[in-house]
Amino acid sequence: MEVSLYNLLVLSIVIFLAPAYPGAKIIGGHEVELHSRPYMASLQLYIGSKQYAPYCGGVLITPKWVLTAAHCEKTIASGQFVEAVLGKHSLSNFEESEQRLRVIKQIPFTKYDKTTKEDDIMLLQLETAAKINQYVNVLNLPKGGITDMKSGTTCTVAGWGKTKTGNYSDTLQEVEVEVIDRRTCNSKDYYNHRPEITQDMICVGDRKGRADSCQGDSGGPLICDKMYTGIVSFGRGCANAKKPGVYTLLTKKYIDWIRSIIGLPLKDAEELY
Ligand code: 4AZ
Repeated sequence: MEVSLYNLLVLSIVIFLAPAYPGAKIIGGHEVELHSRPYMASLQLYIGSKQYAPYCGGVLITPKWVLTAAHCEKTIASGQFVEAVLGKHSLSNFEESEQRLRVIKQIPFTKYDKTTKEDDIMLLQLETAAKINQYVNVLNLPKGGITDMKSGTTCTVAGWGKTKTGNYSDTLQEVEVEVIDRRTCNSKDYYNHRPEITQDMICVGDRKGRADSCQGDSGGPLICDKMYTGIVSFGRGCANAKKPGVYTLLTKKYIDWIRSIIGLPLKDAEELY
């Protein structure tokens, strides 16, 4: 009796925590073609009673490492754990393609700053290596890092975050967005330097405020010119033309940091952590 009431409570919390938020999903997007983004990870916190709460996205960069945003770091209470769930399309259904891998270490960038939003990037070490197949695969990092993207470049962003309705999406969504130059993004009508949009960040949105990433999409990939370019980091609301999504730009600084941790060859690095 007590257990089932508790279950109901947990379930209602999970259901009610998710919705109601002005203007959110991947906003203005559409469902992806099945398994067209085999590198996408859904980060989920096991909260007990066989319940998992998805909270962020991520990208499989090697079979044992997922890249996400530092603000996705979780404080893990006793009895809880984090899983990177790979090979997913619909989160609510069991799918033969899925691989649920335990996260054994969260490694946020050393200097991640909640206030300035700088260095919003984090590595997750998996307990076991993902099996690479047609549903699960890595996304290669931009080798030398990305310096910048031209204003107006078309990019895509994907995730299971909030949609227009304010509910989290059950199925993986994607949307096209365009790069907005940093000077515009820091200008008075936009972020007005609050926070400062730095060289390690990139603003990407929609001039009409129809397309954006949103809550729950954090940590997911921004892809521009077929290259892994950025990580969903923050925004003021969602799909606000003057407050575009801000992404951690995968500059050389971050590629070097990733290499310093996961190394190449990978075998040597795994023993470090
Ligand atoms: C969030 O709250 C969030 N529009 C993520 C991305 C964006 C806004 C909010 C970008 O996780």
